[in-house]
Amino acid sequence: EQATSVDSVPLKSGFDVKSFPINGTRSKTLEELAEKWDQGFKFAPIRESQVSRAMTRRYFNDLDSYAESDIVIVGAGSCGLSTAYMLGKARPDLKIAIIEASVSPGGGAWLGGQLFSAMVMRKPADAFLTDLGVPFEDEGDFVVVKHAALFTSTLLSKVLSFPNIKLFNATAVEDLITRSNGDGTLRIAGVVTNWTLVTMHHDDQSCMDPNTINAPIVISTTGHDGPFGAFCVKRLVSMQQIEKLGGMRGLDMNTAEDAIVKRTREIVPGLIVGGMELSEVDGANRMGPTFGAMALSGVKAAEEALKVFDE
Ligand code: AHZ
Repeated sequence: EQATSVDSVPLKSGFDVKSFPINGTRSKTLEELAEKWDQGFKFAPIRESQVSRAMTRRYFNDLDSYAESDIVIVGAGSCGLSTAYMLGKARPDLKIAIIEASVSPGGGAWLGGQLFSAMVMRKPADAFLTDLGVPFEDEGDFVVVKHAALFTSTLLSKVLSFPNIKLFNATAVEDLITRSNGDGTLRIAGVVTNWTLVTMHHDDQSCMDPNTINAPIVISTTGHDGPFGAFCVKRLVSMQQIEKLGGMRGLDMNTAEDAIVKRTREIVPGLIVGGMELSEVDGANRMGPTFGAMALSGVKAAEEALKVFDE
């Protein structure tokens, strides 16, 4: 049988935009698109190198610009993104880099728990949702967002719209930059990064040195221990800046959420820790699938960071 050539596939004549009313009215741009189709539809021309340059020029400009940042947030889970949202809103003058090991930012906040959809937040974290513009159902002492992905996608879209925030995803923080205070203690002065795929292959490939970002404040929100989790606080132990980790304790929603928000703080000079990474430092309980503490720990981490810049 002969292979079908793309030119021989009969084209459906035109987009029937009239069947896609937007807010009850037809979209002007879609109507224009339909007219173009009638006149012989064709994409605007492009050369492959233009696509390449459109992406790489921007990325390398960002690498260049954010090599000196004001704040680096490590981990784009619910806490890291909440931190970024507060900082982006409060201080458009600060340059904020978010480093996320995964291709897809959002951490554990795409589902509510055990792969269920709804996301629970205990009051008073509903204030964060209201500020963000995420609708919820009020159940008295707690509220429910109909899908965790609605929270995370809204938060992400707001964070990514801030002109002073750059998300570098698929990039892992694989060490911290340190400065000696001269008395055996250190100050954190930035992060050491690599493509996550490279970070994962240090055992079987040699000589894949990392890259760096200098910043006076690093906010670590890498979650509880796991293949990537609790990264910065584990490194603080191996650098002998904290003696040992308390280790995350069992689940107790009532104590866990308060503890995480209250204890969000600068652990060593230059390094603020928020979200579930903190439970590993302090030996705090986990809360399981209730996300209010992640949002409010983000608010607190942002406040702690701004103290440095407001001084
Ligand atoms: O990929 C990680 C995730 O997106 C990222 N990350 C971890 N190590 C990294 C590294 N470099 C760059 N070295 C790194 N990125 O950090 C993100 C952490 O997101 P998370 O959702 O795991 O943590 P969170 O503290 O923002 O939210 C925790 C949510 C939890 S866990 C929990 C429980 O187990 O009881 N309950 C809640 C609400």
